[in-house]
Amino acid sequence: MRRNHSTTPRTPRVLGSLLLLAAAGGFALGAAPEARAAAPTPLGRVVPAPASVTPGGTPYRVTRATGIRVDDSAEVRRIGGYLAGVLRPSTGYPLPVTDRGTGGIRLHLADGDFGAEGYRLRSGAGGVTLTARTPAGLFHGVQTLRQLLPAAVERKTVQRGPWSIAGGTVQDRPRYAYRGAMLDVSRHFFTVAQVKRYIDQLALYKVNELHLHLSDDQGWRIAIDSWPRLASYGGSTQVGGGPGGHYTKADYREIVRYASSRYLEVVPEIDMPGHTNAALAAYAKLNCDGTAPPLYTGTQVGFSSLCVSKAVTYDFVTDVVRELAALTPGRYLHIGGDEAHSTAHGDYVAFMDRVQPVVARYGKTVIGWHQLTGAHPARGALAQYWGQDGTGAAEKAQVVAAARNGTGLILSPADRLYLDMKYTRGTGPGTDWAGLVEVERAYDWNPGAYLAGLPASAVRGVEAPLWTETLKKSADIEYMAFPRLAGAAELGWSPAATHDWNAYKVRLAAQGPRWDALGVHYYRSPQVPWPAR
Ligand code: TNX
Repeated sequence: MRRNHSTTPRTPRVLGSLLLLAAAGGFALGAAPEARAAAPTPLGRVVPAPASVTPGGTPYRVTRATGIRVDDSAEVRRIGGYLAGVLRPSTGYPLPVTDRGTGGIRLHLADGDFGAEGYRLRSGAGGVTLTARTPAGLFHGVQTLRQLLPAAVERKTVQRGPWSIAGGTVQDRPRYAYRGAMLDVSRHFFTVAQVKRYIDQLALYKVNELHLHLSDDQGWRIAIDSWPRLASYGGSTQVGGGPGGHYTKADYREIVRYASSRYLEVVPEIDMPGHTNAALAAYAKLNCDGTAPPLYTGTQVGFSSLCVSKAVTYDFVTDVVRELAALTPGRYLHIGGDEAHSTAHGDYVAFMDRVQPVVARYGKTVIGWHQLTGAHPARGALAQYWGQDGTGAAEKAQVVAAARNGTGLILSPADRLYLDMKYTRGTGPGTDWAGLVEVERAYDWNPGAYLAGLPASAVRGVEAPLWTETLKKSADIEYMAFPRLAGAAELGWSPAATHDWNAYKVRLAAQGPRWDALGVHYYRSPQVPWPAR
C-alpha cells in the first residue's frame, strides 16, 4: 500500500471512499466483523430522553435504495431536504426526497395527540415513519432519528455503515413550551456564521428559543436606523478592546430566518435601564448630565443607567422597540432589567411602568430578568429567574409572589444553568461567581419543584444563558455549552419521570462521539463515561 503522508484522521475517509466504491461495484470489503454486527443504538438512548419508548421488532437499515418520503407540502419537503443533508455526506447514498413510493424514511403530518411539538417515530424492517401534527414536531423527530444512527453519520465524508435504526416506537412531546439558550453577543461579538453554528447545535437537542443579548455596557450589536450611532459607535468595541461589531438588519433577518428553519424562535434582548453604557456613549443626550461616557471594555456591572427622568429616553426606547419588533416575527421582546444598581428603585419602577406598554404597543410580550418582579410586571410578562440555591430569600419570595399573581417564569438558576460558570477550578475559560458547575450539578435538579410555593403552571420552561466576558470564539462557546447544554435541554423537554443522573450520563456519553464527528469542542467531564476516542 502506498504510504499516506496525512495522519490518522484521513484514514477513515479513504476507507469510506473505498467502501463506497466497493458497495457501488457490488462486492464486500473487509469491515471488521464486530463493526458489521454492531447492534443499533437502543431506542431511547437519545438526549433529551423521549417521553415514551417501546422497543421491539426488526431494525430498519438505511441503504443505497432508501428514499425520504414526504407529504406533498413545501415545509415537510424542506425538512426532508434537511435530513437528506445530514445523511448524504456520511452514507454516500442518494436519499432522494420524494412524495412517491413506499418504505424508506417517511415524514408525515397527521392529526393526533402530538401537541404543538411532539412526534411519533415508528421503526421496523420496512421503514421508519415520523408522524407529527406540526412541522416543528417532525423536525424534532428528525433529531431523534439522527441520534439513533451511529455517530459517524454526522461526518462530512463517506463513512462505513451499517446505518441501522432500532425497531420499535418512540412517542414524544416536550414537558415545557419554552426551552431556551441565550448567547451574549455584546461582551464579545459573534458573527452570523458563528451564531448559525450554535443554532445547529441547539437544534440537535430540541431547544426552541434563542435569546440574543444584543446590548450591554461593552457593545450595542443591532443596527437601529433612527439612532445609527448605537451600532456604528456603540458597537465598535468589546471586552478587552477588540473591534466589536454589529448586525445589520439584513444580518439579523438572516439569523432569524436560519433559526426559524430549525424551529427556534429568536428572543432579542435590549438590556435596560442598566447595562447601557454603549448607548450612553453613543448619544450624549441620553445621559442625565448630557455628557457621553467613554466606551467601556472592562467587565464590571451595575455602573450605567438610562436617564429615567428625561423625555428623550422614552423616544429612544420607543424607536428601538419599534424597529426591533419589526425585525422580530417571534412573540417576545426581552427588556433586561437586571443589575440596575445605578438606578434608584423608584426610578426603576417608573421606567418599567413606562416601557412595558411600549413593548405591548408593538405587539410583543415582555420578558425581563427576575428583578422585574420588584416593579409591576405587565400582564402576560415572563420573568427570567437567575438566582441561586441558598441565597436571596427575599428575592425568591418576590418572584414566587409574582408567579402566584400570574407572571410566568423561565428558570435559569445561575448555579445550575449559567454556562459561563467554570466546571472545576482547573477548567478555563469562564467565571465562578455562582460557583463551580460540573455536569451533574447542571442536570440534577427539578425545574417543577425548584422554588418552594411556586404554582407548577407558572414555570414555562428553562433557559441556559451563556455570558461571554471570557469567551471569544466558537470553540469557547462549545466548550462551555457542551455537555451542560444537553442537560438543560433535557430538563426542558423530558418528563420529570425520566429524570435520573445515572441513566442520563450513559445517554450523554453517547453524544461524545457525535460531537467529535461534528467537530464540536466539548469538556470531557470525568463524571461522564465517555467511550474511548
Ligand atoms: C450577571 S445574569 C449578569 C451579566 C453577567 C453575568 C456573568 C444577569 C442577568 N446579569 O451581566 O454577564 O452575571 O456571569
